[in-house]
Amino acid sequence: MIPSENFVSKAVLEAMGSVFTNKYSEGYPGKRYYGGNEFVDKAENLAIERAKKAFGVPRANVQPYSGTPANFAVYLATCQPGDTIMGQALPDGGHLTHGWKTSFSGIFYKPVQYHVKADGYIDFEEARRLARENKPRLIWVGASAYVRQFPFKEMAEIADEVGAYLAADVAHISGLIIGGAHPSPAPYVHIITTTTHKTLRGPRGAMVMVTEKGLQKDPELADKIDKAVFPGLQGGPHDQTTTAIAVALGEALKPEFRDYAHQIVRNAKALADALMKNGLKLVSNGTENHLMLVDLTPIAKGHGVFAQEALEAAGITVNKNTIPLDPSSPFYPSGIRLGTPAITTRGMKEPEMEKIAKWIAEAVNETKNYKLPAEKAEIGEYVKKFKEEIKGNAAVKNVRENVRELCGRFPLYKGM
Ligand code: DSN
Repeated sequence: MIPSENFVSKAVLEAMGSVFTNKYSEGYPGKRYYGGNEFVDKAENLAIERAKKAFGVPRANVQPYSGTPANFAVYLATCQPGDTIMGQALPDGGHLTHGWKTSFSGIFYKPVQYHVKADGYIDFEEARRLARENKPRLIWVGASAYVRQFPFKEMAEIADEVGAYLAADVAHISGLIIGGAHPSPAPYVHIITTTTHKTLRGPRGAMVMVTEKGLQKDPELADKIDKAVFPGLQGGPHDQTTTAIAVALGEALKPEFRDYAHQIVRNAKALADALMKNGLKLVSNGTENHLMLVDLTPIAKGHGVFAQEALEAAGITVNKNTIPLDPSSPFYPSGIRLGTPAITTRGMKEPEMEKIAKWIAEAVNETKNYKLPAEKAEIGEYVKKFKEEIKGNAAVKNVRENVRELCGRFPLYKGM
């Protein structure tokens, strides 16, 4: 139930394991540095055309190895080292590449970070003030742990006022956008980046797209992105991934993908409501997309690790996560993050969400008597002991049996 993960189709798996893995293809379709690319060109052109159609954009680059290189390409194309950039802070749900201090984006550029308010919504007043004061060259909208719809229009007003490039990183929600379950950033932003392996249900890869608005701001923007990806920061593209992206986009453009995208959101809302009914506190009291954040501070600060490990023992995979204004640290945060893309792919619907929420609450309840030691040196040993104890916990074992039975009824890759 990690919201950034999913299960791809057999067709996507086959494309990833295809003979395209044997090829070198530096360059772009029709302009390669190697011979023998007739079919690679066809696959890459197909992926590009499908990306353009899916997002309603004039240009797409499908070569980035993953999300971080895709975002790096945006910096290379729009900024000089040392330029000021602005993004949502990592502990507030933002991404490392949006200016966090330990990422290239905070090392080579001058980051300004905006935050979310206690209610979980982006603080526009702060974002507008920071943009006016610091005049960033590039602003990011998009995040890895944000439970509300992304405010593309509002962030565009801020970016346009200060003349900044606005890039939407829609990695988490690209499948929802294609399926019509989340508004599209295309009319508002200059650049769109996305990984392809989350709600989009493709291979581990990424894309950078330039919108009509982006080409109006700079007619050469898309060429600059292409040059930034290759030769700027990458070598040979992973042709097997490119092919699998074409397959995944083909699937996402089918009418049934719309049902899938809407079911992800319906499941997330059902799960969020049921978690709250079972006594858990959620950041922003719910969700409008595919993910939710459980705020564990009513149990204790820094409690995410205990909930994650208890759920792991119960057969439910989640990740510990910071919550807005987290009183603890990113490695020992006070929340867990849950999402519905993968279980929706398995075919689960609202009735299953009710059950899963109850089991999550039961497993988390078993962690109540544990607390992160105040002494940092003692934490490792304490968590190790907790993991052993929770594996033997009768209530957690019972949830594990229920999870096994449920998953048996929603099998993956039947007959494979
Ligand atoms: N690692 C991704 C996630 O889990 O959201 C973000 O890149």
